[in-house]
Parts: sequence; structure tokens; C-alpha cells
Amino acid sequence: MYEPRPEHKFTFGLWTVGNVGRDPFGDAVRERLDPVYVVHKLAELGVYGVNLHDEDLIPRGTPPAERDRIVHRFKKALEETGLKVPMVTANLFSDPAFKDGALTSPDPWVRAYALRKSLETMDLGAELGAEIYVVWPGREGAEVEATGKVRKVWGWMREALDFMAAYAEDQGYPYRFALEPKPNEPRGDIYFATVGSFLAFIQTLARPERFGLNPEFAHETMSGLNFVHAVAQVLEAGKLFHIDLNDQRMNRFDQDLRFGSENLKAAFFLVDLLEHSGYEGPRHFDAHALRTEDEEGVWAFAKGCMRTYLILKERAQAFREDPEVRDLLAAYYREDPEAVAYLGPYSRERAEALKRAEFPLEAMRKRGYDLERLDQLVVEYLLGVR
Ligand code: GLT
Ligand code: MN
Ligand code: MN
Ligand code: MN
Repeated sequence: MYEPRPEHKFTFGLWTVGNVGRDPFGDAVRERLDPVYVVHKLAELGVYGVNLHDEDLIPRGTPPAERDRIVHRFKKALEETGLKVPMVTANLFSDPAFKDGALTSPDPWVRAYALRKSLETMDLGAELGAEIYVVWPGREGAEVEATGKVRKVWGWMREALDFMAAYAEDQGYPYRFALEPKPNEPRGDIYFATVGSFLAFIQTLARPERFGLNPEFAHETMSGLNFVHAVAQVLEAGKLFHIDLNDQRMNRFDQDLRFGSENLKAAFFLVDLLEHSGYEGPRHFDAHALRTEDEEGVWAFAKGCMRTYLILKERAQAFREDPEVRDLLAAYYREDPEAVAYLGPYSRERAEALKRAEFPLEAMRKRGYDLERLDQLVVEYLLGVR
């Protein structure tokens, strides 16, 4: 039970299990893992796919012949294991050239370089069979407001994303672009800070149907927002193209903790939401093992993410099927036909009827919603006593 299998669609990034544990104050604590080795390890654990940045596989500055050799060797590992590469993304944050932005740098040479790197990453992903392209604007932000750059960045970003989508079209690539918001880090403030920000921006693009979201648990939580609500809105808009699962404490640096390790209740309701949403895309863990861990700890971390997801899936299912929960919810959504008749699309008759309606105001004001009992049942499911 709780054994991950490829049909669960769990994915990890080369940069997640391959994270060497560097932080702003401390050096790497683990060795870089060979991507081919990672593919074999993940396959053993029952993972569906592995995602990557261009530079996770092909170090910056690799000559073309060497690049082809690396790709060939990596593809062989994918064939041997059956692992997929569902998603790729360009690293537009590590190169010192991107220190004041990549696609929104004030320097057109930098913007052009970032765009070229994005196209090359799309080529690489197409070779590996990827159909999702993530854009994380980590360096698209600022510390200094005096430049007035905030008036220009939206246009630069739109032009770049439109260019990329047109390139995909031109090349016959199937990419759907998943945009990933974050409020800050590494920049003081990132321009595309929240899910809502990108949702609105997509509608201004030339091919909005090609664009959706890659919301991350940690990033909305850093903003003090409710991730479950954010994902629900993205789902409702038909824009959940990818999802980054991890955990995070509020008001901290980006922690990328093991899924479910911190906000268990939010994780429970997230799994509950996703599993009943019809979302069939990858369940990607954008997290990494703690810096205290050696390689064994890394695989324990990866297993933990998946196992917790599967346990929560089972717990959420049992919760939804519990007769007591069902009774409480049936009473909660009390659909009195007399009241329902006043609602719905506008008509003059309905508006007039509404104005004449007599409301059971006393009962409305006195009503208790029984949410203490409902929520206690959630807690008991999470504690494993039900
Ligand atoms: C980086 C970031 C993540 C993004 C990755 C995609 S890179 O690790 O912290 O949130 O999803 O570029
Ligand atoms: Mn993160
Ligand atoms: Mn991160
Ligand atoms: Mn992420």
C-alpha cells in the first residue's frame, strides 16, 4: 500500500533530487549526481518522469558535439527505464548575465540572450518528448524602484512569451507554457508575484490558449495566501498546466520542504482538490532534501513526498465517504427550492420577485453551520483515529 507507480504521475526535477544543499551562507554538502544515475534511481522508486532545466543536463558552455553525446546518453537511460520528461524549463537565473533580469533585463543583449536560451531549451525538450514548458521569472524583479522599469517589464515579458509561443507553433512543438509566480527571492520583489497576477497577464497574450499556470505551494504560502484556493481558481479557469508540490512556513525564505511535512491540513485539502478535479498532469515535487542529509536522505525525502501524497489521497477519499461527513455536508448545502427560485440568471421577473420576497431572517441569523464538528472530523482523519 502507498507504493508509488508510474500511473500516479509523480515527477521530480534533476535539480530537486540533485540539489547539492548549497544555501546563501553555506557550501554544497552533497556531490552532484549524474543525471543518468538519477533516472535509474527515480525509476526504481516508481516515479513517472523527470523534469529539467537546460543546464541541469547540459552545463553552460558545453561544445555542440559533447552536448549531443550527453543527450544521447540521457535518452538511452530514458528508454531503458521508461521514464518520461514531461516538462523542461530554461535556467534564466544562474548566469551572472541575468543579475538584473533575463527576459526583462534593461539590456537588450541580455533579453535577446535569454530568449535564445529559451528557444534552445524548447529544442532540447522537444528532443526528449516534453510537452510542458515552465517559465519561472525568478530574476524578473527589482530591489531599486528608481529605474522606472516597472512600466516596461510587462511589455518585454509579453513580447518574449509571444515570441516563444510563435516559435513553438512554427516548429510544430506541442508545448503548453506553464507560468510560475513567486513573490520574492532571489529578487527583492518579483514582478509576477502571485497566481492571480499571471492569470490576468495570460489574457493579454497573443495565444492565451497556449498559456497556463504552474502554481507552487511554497510560493503562494510565502505571500501568506491560501494555496488550495489559488489552485481551485486556476482549475476553474482551465489553466492548471503543471503543479509544484512542496511545503513551506509562512514569512520565510523559499524552503521547498518535503511535501506534507509542514502544513498537513493544507496538503490534505490540496490532494482532495486535485484528485477530484480531473487534472491529469504530472504531480511534480519541486522540493529538496534538507541540507543535513546525505544521499540516502535524498531518496528518503523523495519517497516521503510520494508516500505522503498517497496516504493523503486515501485519507481524503475515506473522509469524503464517511456517512457522518456526508450528512453534515448535506445539511450544509441546504437547497431550499423556494430560495433557489430567486437565484440564477437575470430576468426582470426574477428581479421583481426578489424585491417582493419575504426572507426568513430570524432563522437565517440564528443558523449554526456545524463547522466545528466537520473540521474536527478532518483532524481525526489526519490523526489516523478514524
Ligand atoms: C528553481 C525555483 C523553482 C522553479 C524552478 C523552475 S527553478 O528551483 O525555486 O520554484 O520551479 O525554473
Ligand atoms: Mn520554491
Ligand atoms: Mn526553490
Ligand atoms: Mn517551483
